[in-house]
This record gives sequence, structure tokens and C-alpha cells, in this order.
Amino acid sequence: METIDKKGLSRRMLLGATAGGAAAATAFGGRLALGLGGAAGVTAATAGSAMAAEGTGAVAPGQLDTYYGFWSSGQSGEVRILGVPSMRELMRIPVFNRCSATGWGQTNESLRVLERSITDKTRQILTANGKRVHDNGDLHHPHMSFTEGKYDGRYLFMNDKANSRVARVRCDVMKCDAILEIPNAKAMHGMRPQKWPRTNYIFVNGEDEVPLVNDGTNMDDVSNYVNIFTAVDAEEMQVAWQVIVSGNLDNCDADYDGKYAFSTSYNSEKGMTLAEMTEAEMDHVVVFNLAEIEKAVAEGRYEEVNGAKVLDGRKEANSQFTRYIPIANNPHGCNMAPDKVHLCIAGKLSPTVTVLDVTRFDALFAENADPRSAVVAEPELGLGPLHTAFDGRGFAYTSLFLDSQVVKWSIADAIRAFNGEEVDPIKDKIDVHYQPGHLKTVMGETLDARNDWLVALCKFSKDRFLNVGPLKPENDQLIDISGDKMVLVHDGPTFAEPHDAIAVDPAILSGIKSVWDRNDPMWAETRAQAEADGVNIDDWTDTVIRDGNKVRVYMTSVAPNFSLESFTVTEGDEVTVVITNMDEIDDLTHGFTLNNHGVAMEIGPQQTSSVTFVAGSPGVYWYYCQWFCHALHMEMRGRMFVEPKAA
Ligand code: CUK
Ligand code: CUA
Ligand code: CA
Repeated sequence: METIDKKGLSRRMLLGATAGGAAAATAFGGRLALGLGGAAGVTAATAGSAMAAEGTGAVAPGQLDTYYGFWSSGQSGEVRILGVPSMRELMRIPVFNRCSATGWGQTNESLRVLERSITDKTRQILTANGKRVHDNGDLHHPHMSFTEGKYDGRYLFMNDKANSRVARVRCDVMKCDAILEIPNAKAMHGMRPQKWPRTNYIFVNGEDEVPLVNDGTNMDDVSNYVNIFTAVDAEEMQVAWQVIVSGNLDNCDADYDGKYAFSTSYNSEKGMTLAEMTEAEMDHVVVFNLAEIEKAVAEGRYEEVNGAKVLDGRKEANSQFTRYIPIANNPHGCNMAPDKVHLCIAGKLSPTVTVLDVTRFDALFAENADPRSAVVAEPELGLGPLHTAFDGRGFAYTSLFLDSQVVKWSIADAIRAFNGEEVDPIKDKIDVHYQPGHLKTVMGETLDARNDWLVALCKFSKDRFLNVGPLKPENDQLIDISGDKMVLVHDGPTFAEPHDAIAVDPAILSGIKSVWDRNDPMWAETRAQAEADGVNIDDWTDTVIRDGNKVRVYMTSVAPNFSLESFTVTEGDEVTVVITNMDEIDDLTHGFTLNNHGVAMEIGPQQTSSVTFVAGSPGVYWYYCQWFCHALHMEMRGRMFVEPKAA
């Protein structure tokens, strides 16, 4: 196994911004570098393989894709729906971002979701910055809820590393309905749903460590810092429990038996600097024993911190909550194979993937167990392995960041080789462009893994597209994995920055609606307010309610009309506009955009949307429908008269 000699690990090697980072690393006595800025010496010429397979991924105009793809957007903060294999972008679901088109982050309905779990501490920070909610996020991992090891089409869940949150999207309408700020832990990163028996928990890793009581009194002594693993109750969207661990947490996954969850740690050193974080030869994978944790929670053996039940699973606590399996320094990906047995840990700084047999995890919790006894293979695959995908036929596909390749390998052959047999587990390698992070097969994280498509989410596109300036798109490449050889069939440029994606059979998502239910819970509070105001929002409404300096304007939209052609308020009034779209037709969305007040929102068929703002200086302000809805769409407008305050 390759390990890292700290002295050989120069800053240039780790951050080497020049092409050929991988080549330099290989030349460097076999030591590895993380060429974060380079193309690792792979040229575009290798794209020739795409020509041979021209048309393989083509979906003709008017034809539907075979799969839904749910893409993260990283620092853009949204989820994107793509068609696979066309890679056409079908929709964006705003989650942690502020969306100009839909009014997410501005409508009262979205603000209720965004505000529901903000901690006191975060509220202080927001208020100090003149904000009500965060308008950014860093969404890495979108995953669907499971029932018995397969996607069930109920929810999507996603993490926000920037502001330590987990969110949920309802799959029937593809809108976010709950966001949870995780207390105590920081920088929610790796996130996976429980697979078995169903998604009762969302497991999420806190990547950054802080003092458990983070009040500014004990910042210098880093021995006070802790990392925390959190289980979120997926139905209630509340913290179920938290476990303090030794070392940080990066990516995680769960087994198919409902017994264990597991996380990689690249900073078992508990270092604060890059040099410190890469100092040790080995980091680890933490195994969480769900039954032991649940038992302790039921028996009250926890400490309550900021409303969360916190257990101590650190090494020195010697609990039955956790075990630590040593893994070569700075591992990253954590991927459970659909064979229900093998967990693949990507080496990142080591050219290996460590294969763990989860059926041996029970034994880890026995006294004096060898912590490496669950290791059943450790194939050397190439430079910079980050994540692994599966095709349900026993093959694994690992992204090689530094080599800019995807390697296809056989889990069974890797185990044979580990046991001394003369067999090469590597079956194929393909160049990708460039520096892949996650890679995904269709439903490869479920018992229903498919062997048709693989998407490699490449961090760099460099020369693959017309130059658009210093900021380049990422490149999500579609690879046909149905044959022995992988074939690259499509380049898909994407904006910042899909880390991860899943692809799902449309049969699982047959419950997606085309028109909202009139009494959807999304606007239950708005409906309650209307009822209190004596307004029936299910009927044609054109009512203005005055309540001190609060004004509530109720109106209806039917293409191409707003029921109110004008309304009058006074300067300084807090105005709430509530609009119900009475159109019942598929795809007939209206909007409400108000001049000079920064107000815009989506109102889908049968949807109620509302927005609250303060009426500005006296004058006439036009509002209009910003969703092209009718031949007379331009005429769908009205005036807000703002009268001067009485002197
Ligand atoms: S992490 Cu991005 S490449 Cu956030 Cu899933 Cu591995
Ligand atoms: Cu209604 Cu445009
Ligand atoms: Ca480390």
C-alpha cells in the first residue's frame, strides 16, 4: 500500500495548479498529489471514443428520457432535474438559494420553510447582517427516500455544507417542504438516507469541528473541538440523536440490514492545518451501531445539548456506539454495494479502494476484535480514487481524480487478489474530462442498480467547450456501461457545481402532479389567515383587508387576468399580496412581479402564493404576470397606488 511521507508532501504537490499534477506525483517516488487545478496530463484527443458511439445517448425531440436525474448544484444551492440519457435540464428546485423566478426565499410560504428551524445563534447572525434567512447554501448530496433498499419516490433529501442544514423535497410537486438547521454539528457534508427497512433516518456528517459549547470561551484549545454525526428523523425533520466522534467526518452511507451507518474521516489527526490533516499514515471509517445508539437513547443515556440528544462515541469513551476501522490516509467516498455485503472506501491520497464486508461488523463490536478484520480487499486502482458506483452485476466503477479516469473493476476479483490469487480486478479504464468527483450509475445506490448508464461528474472542463471566460462550467459525462468496455457518449456542461447526482426510473415517480391540490399544506397558514379575514381563496377573490398598517390584498388569476386591476395602500404599509391561480390547465403558471419593490413569485395552476413587503415612496407601481401564459400575457397587469402618509 502507498502511504504518504509527510516530508515529501509539498504545498505545490497538494495544491499544484499546473497541468500534469498527476504525472508529477507519479514521478515523485510514487507519492500522490492532489492536482486541484490541473488537467492531470489527459488530452482532449482521447474523446475519440465518443465518435464511435455517436447517437447512443440521443433522445429525439418530443421523446422522453428513460430516467429522471436529480443533480446537486453545489454552491448554487438548488437541486436540478435532468433527463438521462439526454442530459437535458428539465427543472430547477430552489432549496438553499434565493430564486428570482419562483420567489423562493421571498414568498411567505418559502420563508416558513426556510425559517422553521433557525437556531437562536444563527438568527443573531442573520439579524446582524440585515437578513431573515440564509440566501445561499452548498448542496452536495441529493438522495431519495428508501423502502426496503429501493427508492420509494416520496422524498429527496439534501445537505447544506455552508450553513449546516438538511432539506427535504416533496417528490409529488418537486418543491422543498422542510429545512432543518443541525445544532452542535458544523458543515453538514456526507448525507445518506437509511436504506432498510425504510428511511426513518437521514444520516449526516459534520465535517468541521468546533467546541461542543461553541460560545467563544474555549476557542484556542482544540482538544475541546468535536465532530458530530447526526441522525435526522426523516418524517419529522428533527434531530433524532447525535454521536460525538473522534476525527472529522466526510462521506457516509448505510447498510441494507438497518444495522449500521458508516462515515469516512480524513482528519483523524484532528489537525487544523493541511499539514496536520495529512500527517498520519492511517485515518479511519467510523461504524455506527444503530441498535446500541437507539437503546442508549431509549434508556436516557445521553446529554441534551441545544435540544439534541448527544451520545459520546469517541474512541476514548469505549462505547458500543462506534468502531473505528483504520483506512489509508485521507479517504473520501463511502459507497455501499447493492450486493448488500461490500462497502467501498475510496482512498483519495492512497491509490486503493478498501473493501469492507459489512456482515463482519457484528464481530467488530466483540471484545478485542481486530479493527481491520472486516477488510476483504484493497485493490490498487489508480491515482486519486474519490467515489465508487455499482451496476448490480458485481462491477464497481471508481472515479480517479488525479488520473482523470473512471476505472471499472470486479469486486469478486479484488477479493480473490487480496487472498493471493493471480487475478487483475481491473476490467477497463476510460479517460474523462477532467478530474471526476462523484460518478453515478442508475439507481446504483439501491437494490435495483442498473447497468446501462454511468455519469462522471467532472470538476474541470478546460478545453471541452467554447471559452466562456475564467469561470468554466463543470462537465458531466455520460458513459455507456452496458458492454465490456465503457464508451463515452456525451459531454454535459453544468453550472456550479454538481457534486453528486442520482438517476431514478420514472415508474418510481408516477405520483408527480401536474396541477397543485387546492388545499396543499404548503400554504396552510396563508389559507388560515384568509379564513380569519373572511376570504375564501378557493373562489374568485378581490378583497383588500386593512388591519392597522397591515394590508392584505387577496386576488385571483385566470389567464390573462388578475381579479384586481388595482389596489391602494399607504406609504409604509406592510402589504401582503395573496394570489390564487384558478387556472386548472397543465403548465399554466402565472406570476406576480411588482415594479421597484424587488417582488416576484411563481403561482402554478391551483397554487396559492403570497408575498409581504413594505410599500415604498408614493406613486404608481405596476405589477405584472412574469410567466408567459396567454396571447394577452403582456396585458396581464395592474397598478398599486401608494398614497402619501397623512401629515
Ligand atoms: S464530496 Cu464533492 S466530489 Cu461533497 Cu460528495 Cu466527493
Ligand atoms: Cu399570466 Cu402571464
Ligand atoms: Ca488524515
